[in-house]
Amino acid sequence: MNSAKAEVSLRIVIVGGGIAGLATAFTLARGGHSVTVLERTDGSARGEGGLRSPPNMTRILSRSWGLDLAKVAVNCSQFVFNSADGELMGLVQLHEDFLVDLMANFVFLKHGDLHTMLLDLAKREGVEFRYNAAVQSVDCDAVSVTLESGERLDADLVVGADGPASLVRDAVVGEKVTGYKDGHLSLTLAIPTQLMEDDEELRSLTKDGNWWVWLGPSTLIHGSLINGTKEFSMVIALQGVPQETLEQYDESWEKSYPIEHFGIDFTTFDSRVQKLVKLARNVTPTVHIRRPILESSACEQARIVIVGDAAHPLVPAGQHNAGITIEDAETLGALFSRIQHRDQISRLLAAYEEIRQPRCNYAQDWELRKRIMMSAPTGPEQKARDAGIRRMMLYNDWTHIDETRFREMWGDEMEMFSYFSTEVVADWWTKWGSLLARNTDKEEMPTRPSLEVSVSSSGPRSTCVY
Ligand SMILES: Cc1cc2nc3c(=O)[nH]c(=O)nc-3n(C[C@H](O)[C@H](O)[C@H](O)COP(=O)(O)OP(=O)(O)OC[C@H]3O[C@@H](n4cnc5c(N)ncnc54)[C@H](O)[C@@H]3O)c2cc1C
Ligand SMILES: *[C@@H]1O[C@H](CO)[C@@H](O)[C@H](O)[C@H]1NC(C)=O
Ligand SMILES: *[C@@H]1O[C@H](CO)[C@@H](O)[C@H](O)[C@H]1NC(C)=O
Ligand SMILES: CC(=O)N[C@H]1CO[C@H](CO)[C@@H](O)[C@@H]1O
Repeated sequence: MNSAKAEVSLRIVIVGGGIAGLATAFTLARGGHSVTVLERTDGSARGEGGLRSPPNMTRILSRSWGLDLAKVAVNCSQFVFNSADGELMGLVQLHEDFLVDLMANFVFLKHGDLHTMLLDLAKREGVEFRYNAAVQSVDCDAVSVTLESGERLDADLVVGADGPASLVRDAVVGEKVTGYKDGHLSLTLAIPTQLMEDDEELRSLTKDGNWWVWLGPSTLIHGSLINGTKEFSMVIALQGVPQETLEQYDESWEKSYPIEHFGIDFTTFDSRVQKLVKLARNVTPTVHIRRPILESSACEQARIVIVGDAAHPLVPAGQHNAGITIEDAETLGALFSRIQHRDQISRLLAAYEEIRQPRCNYAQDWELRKRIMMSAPTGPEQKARDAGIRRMMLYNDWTHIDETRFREMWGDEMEMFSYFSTEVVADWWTKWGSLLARNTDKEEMPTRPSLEVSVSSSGPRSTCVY
């Protein structure tokens, strides 16, 4: 669908060779452009943790980009919500019917696996990679970047894929964008499943496609199999962490510590959680720096654009971090594969912004709201959340579902998944309704969810683009 080559080949420089840089390099090179990626590190770093690939991302990776995910991905079969001590609160099965509607699976991928696959793709399209090439400054007027070595590279288009602490972002916005550590800390770890096989309780976790969630006071723990079931990855997301603790950590993924370093008391947690964290060797802490949501992702002259965490730094280790980044890449690539003349660069970037900005802004806000809710401290908010989960998802109790609650819990989730596609949303609701009906064991649903999910906040339809 998107293998068309542009009529004019642009010289494109991409700052940063993470997921966003690799994915964007691939789609732009595939569109017929000459792409160079500048990466600060030697390029050997790979994330140990898991990424969640929502249906829309999976669909781009496997259908549009032709990646074979079978060896590394793990299909998610259900979300399992537990209280901290392991009491089952509820579960949501990802029924085949609505996955078919979304045209792809919700899958778990290891960060390092996705990185390696995207790197291969980009190399196959002839992308040039330069490692140990840290960009020091970006010139919006000249459309050039200068490396720390002093070397200057000119381009038709510069793409900033330099992550949450982006310096390209500052150039695009025209001033330094500052933020503050807001008390959210994500700890990421992965355990070889081989180590779990010996334990009766943990062995079952090595077999299924569950997304395990434990809701503790100011602590959200979630985990799943990754690396084609060879590893179990976990995220421990803490809220309200004091500033003096946060001081020693940053928003990178470079450092790791033994779990004891963090001094977390797991004794009140599910025995499975206690055993899992004991098996963890390296735990990577990543802080969230809260920054204002940007109004724009391209500079005024519109020859420089930011993508991925540079444009919309989501709470680390969230639900949609990778998905929204893959969508950025697909959108930018699809637009620029249609360029006929250099004069059109700024118009295409305006289109990119129009398509992506509402969606990305929404995602940034959504992730934070979800994180705050899911890691709420003990109190009224947490009680309401738990009661909601119990009411909503206690298996076989679908009869007591009510529309408002349903939307509260899943309305915006669906909005995220079914981006751009009003029809799919409508279909999905219909299917979801029938799924619920099935779960009540042939009883008629008293209140079928007949809500309309507003997709207006997901931005303009993209039919003109795709
Ligand atoms: C090593 C690593 C491991 C990660 N592991 C996980 C994980 O396990 N789980 C998870 O959920 N998320 C992980 N992430 C984060 C995840 O990749 C992002 O949330 C998301 O995929 C968006 O990625 P991004 O490419 O926009 O940003 P990033 O992944 O942050 O990539 C930005 C890249 O730009 C490079 N860069 C920055 N500044 C410059 C500069 N001035 N010049 C040149 N290059 C520069 C960085 O070295 C980096 O490679 C990891 C990120 C990294 C870098
Ligand atoms: C995941 O499910 C799809 C079909 O929905 C199937 O083709 C694929 O093989 C499955 N992957 C794994 C790893 O089980
Ligand atoms: C997947 O797990 C195996 C077994 O633990 C390990 O050897 C391999 O390095 C892992 N893959 C990645 C990409 O980390
Ligand atoms: C099912 C669905 O809504 N898919 C959408 C995923 O996102 C792309 C854009 O990145 C849309 O074109 C699809 O319609």
